[in-house]
Amino acid sequence: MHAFFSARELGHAPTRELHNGGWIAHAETPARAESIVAALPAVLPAVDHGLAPLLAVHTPDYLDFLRDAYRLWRNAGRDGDAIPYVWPVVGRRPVTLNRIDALLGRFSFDAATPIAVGTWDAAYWGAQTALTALDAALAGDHAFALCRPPGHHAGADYFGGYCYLNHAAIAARAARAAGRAKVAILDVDYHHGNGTQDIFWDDASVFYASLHADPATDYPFYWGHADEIGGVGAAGTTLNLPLSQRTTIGPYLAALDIALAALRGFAPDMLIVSFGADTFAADPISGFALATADYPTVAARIAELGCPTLIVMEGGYATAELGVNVAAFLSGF
Ligand code: OKP
Ligand code: ZN
Repeated sequence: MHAFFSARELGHAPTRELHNGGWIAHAETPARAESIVAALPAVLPAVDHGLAPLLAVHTPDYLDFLRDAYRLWRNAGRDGDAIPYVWPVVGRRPVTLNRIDALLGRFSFDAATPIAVGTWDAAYWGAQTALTALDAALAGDHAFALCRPPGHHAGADYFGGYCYLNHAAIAARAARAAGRAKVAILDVDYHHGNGTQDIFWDDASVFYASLHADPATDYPFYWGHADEIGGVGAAGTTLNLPLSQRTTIGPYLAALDIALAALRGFAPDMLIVSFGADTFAADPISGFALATADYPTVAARIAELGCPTLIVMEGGYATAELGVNVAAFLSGF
């Protein structure tokens, strides 16, 4: 299996995030990608596929905002990262504003996701990495896209959860455009992929299945509950399997088997795995109890689907062990 990466993804280096009411160093660092690169035999460069595949998922006004936000922030006289702090959720009318402070809230859902000087470029090249790896998967090889920052919390017109562009969703739409009639996204990050779910909520041609920490106790709280099954015309093509904190490999595999049975019923002709290694026991922001040796087992079960597979990197914050955990997962294919 070939792995793909762009060094331009390293240009996004958010400084800090709010955590339990105080500021801490941001968990989503360039060192995460460096840990993965160091653990892989080789990475191939991303090829630029342009903006069109991004526009198949994200709105034009959101992409304009994301490209311009840091410059607007600096033009407003601010230093450091742009971080949203006011959201138009309390019945506000959709007034058109140019002020960066207003735009940050319009296009986000949390304050954990700073926009720094290199954010647009890194997210853009993360998406290009996913699209380049998809080309390899369409040609018949399983492929790994080392995307960073992650993507599964980003929606059509919002950022959040350390995510700006939804790489898995962009690849799924590109696979559809390339003629794959049915695409499945299996999300095995610790957190629910609310952005991916939202993007395909009404789209019966893309099945979204996710194993994640129960949103009753864990981020992103407002998505990922078991009764969320898809919108009108797509009911049954979203599957949420919330799991309790401290879940170990036994119950994890039992839930995975439920997801895989549903995917077999859907019979996809392309599989995209949103892979987060934040299910690892030592992850500093997460609460499952998977071991490095569990990742090949999880991957081998997924591979039994026998479907051409693109693996897209999502989370994983135990940086020292991240590369080894990713290599272990890939070895199971
Ligand atoms: C991204 B991915 C602040 C709490 C917010 C955000 C978690 C984003 C995870 N410390 N936490 O799914 O790995
Ligand atoms: Zn995560």
